[in-house]
Amino acid sequence: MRQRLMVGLCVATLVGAGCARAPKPRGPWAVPDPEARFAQLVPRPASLERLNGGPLSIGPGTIIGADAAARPAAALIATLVRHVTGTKPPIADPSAATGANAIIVTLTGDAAANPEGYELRVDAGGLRLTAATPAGLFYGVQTIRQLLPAAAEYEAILFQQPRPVLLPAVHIVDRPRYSWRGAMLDVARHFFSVDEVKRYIDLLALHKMNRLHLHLADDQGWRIEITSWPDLTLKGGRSEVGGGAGGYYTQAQYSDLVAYAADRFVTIVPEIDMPGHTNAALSSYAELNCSGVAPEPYSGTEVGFSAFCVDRDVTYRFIDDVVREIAALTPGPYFHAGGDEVKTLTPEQYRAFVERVQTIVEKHGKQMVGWDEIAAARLLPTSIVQHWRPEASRTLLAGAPHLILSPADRMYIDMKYDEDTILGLNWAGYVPIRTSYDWDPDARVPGAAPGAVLGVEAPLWSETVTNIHDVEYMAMPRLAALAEVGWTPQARRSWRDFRVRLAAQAPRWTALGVNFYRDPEIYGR
Ligand code: TNX
Repeated sequence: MRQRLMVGLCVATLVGAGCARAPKPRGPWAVPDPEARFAQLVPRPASLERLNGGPLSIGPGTIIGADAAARPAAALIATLVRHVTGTKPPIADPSAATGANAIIVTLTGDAAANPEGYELRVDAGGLRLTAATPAGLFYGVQTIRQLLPAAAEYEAILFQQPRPVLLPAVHIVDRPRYSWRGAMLDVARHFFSVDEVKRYIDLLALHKMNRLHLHLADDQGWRIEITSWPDLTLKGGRSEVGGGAGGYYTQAQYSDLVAYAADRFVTIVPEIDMPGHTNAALSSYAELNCSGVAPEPYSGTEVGFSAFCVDRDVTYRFIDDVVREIAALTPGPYFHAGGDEVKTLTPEQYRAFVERVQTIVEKHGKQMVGWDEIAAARLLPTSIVQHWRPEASRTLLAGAPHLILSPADRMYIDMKYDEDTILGLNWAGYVPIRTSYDWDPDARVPGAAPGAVLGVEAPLWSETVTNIHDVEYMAMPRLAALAEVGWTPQARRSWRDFRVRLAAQAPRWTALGVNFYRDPEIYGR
């Protein structure tokens, strides 16, 4: 690089024998060793067949052909290609994209039968990406992204000469194992800015994950503006663990996050935890307390001490308003009503509360999701139970209409990796990467109805993490491991194979500036 810049300067300023030369054209990026490029794929595709024949050379002269509905995916490919080659390929109608190295992106097939799958064929004659939906095309683009050199993640173009890139010849037919491939971010214990949450969404999208559950209220803070109850944010938004300033999203900011996520095929799942974990609301409005007295804001890390006054009508008027406003801002079909760790109500009070809230959520057109304690209540066939307690009753879970699996001993990425991890908790034990990876969700709840398991979700509770830098350290690489648990068929997964692909992510994550935990077992000492 340094040498090329100097040659360029020389050309511009001097006329001398050695200086008048144009910069020497660069060869293509190193001819890919297909195995090395395929090792960059996380999650591993459901099927991948190496094709005989040469790699595809993409460079000057490459045209992208795309129908109208495939234009957004085509534009993403054009940007990636520009990053690695220095040239942005033009986008045209598929019929105009001829030439040996054309890229053709089209929507075709039955969207209902294959809502998230895609097919990718690369050979010396070109690249063809097809899917039945824009989501499928988006996941195909993420696969192309990972087949490209990690330099595709840098935005500055420093090449003075276009530099072709080679893609290995391959045929991939891919679709996810589960429809729910989620992560949860606790923005209540510590608040995260809109930009920080967007960065997290980007990491989800890179790994073909499709749900971001935002834990928007807890004892320590209320994080979303509710216009009919303004003190929730004016009072309840101003605290967090450790006594920091807290914060909240205005409705416009929340809508911006929803739209940003939707562009990446991530559905936002808003959670207002109740009846417990409600000190922030209780301290904002005295009438929500049975005593009629508002408690002080809370910045500690205990759980289980707070609860709404479940016998008062005002409580349900409040919940109705909150669910109504959030439902109106949320195009996704889900509303998460929490329901965990309530220590101050009787089991009867708790069940009656959950059933009443379920009716409110349904009235506002959403499906209720709740932590696994709600399995004790009478649930609608649409409701979803999120399994988190390792010891939760398998009988109750097996009876749940739908399940999301977040067992803390596998999926809690706020657990420490090992005894040396500075951040995180360890109440569910240490969770090394292999523990996150090496399990079969379908085997976790014996007796669950076929298809009841919608998928998996990795919660990141934020008692000990204060900014996105900390979040990344806990999430990565475990988020990538869990993305593969959710996407790849069980028979296509093995730890030995995965750890090699995980190691191969380091240059890409480094290019993205991700603060991942460099586990010596994977990345060397
Ligand atoms: C349990 S998980 C909680 C959270 C804590 C978390 C810490 C769940 C439904 N409740 O309130 O933040 O443990 O790991």
